[in-house]
Amino acid sequence: MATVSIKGMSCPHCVASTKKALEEIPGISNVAVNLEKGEASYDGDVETNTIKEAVEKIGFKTVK
Ligand SMILES: [Cu+2]
Repeated sequence: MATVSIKGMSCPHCVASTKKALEEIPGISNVAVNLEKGEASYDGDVETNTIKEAVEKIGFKTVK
């Protein structure tokens, strides 16, 4: 499982958008987004940059 920190999520809508955006990436499964922690976790061997782009496309930012 991989975890990524995401900045900018503020409500359950944001969580749902993030979850959807990540689930649309080929090769990813078991996406879980935690609003309080500002974190998303997923299974799958996907490049960090792919995650970053998907998150930025919907207006949030990944945090290194
Ligand atoms: Cu929101």
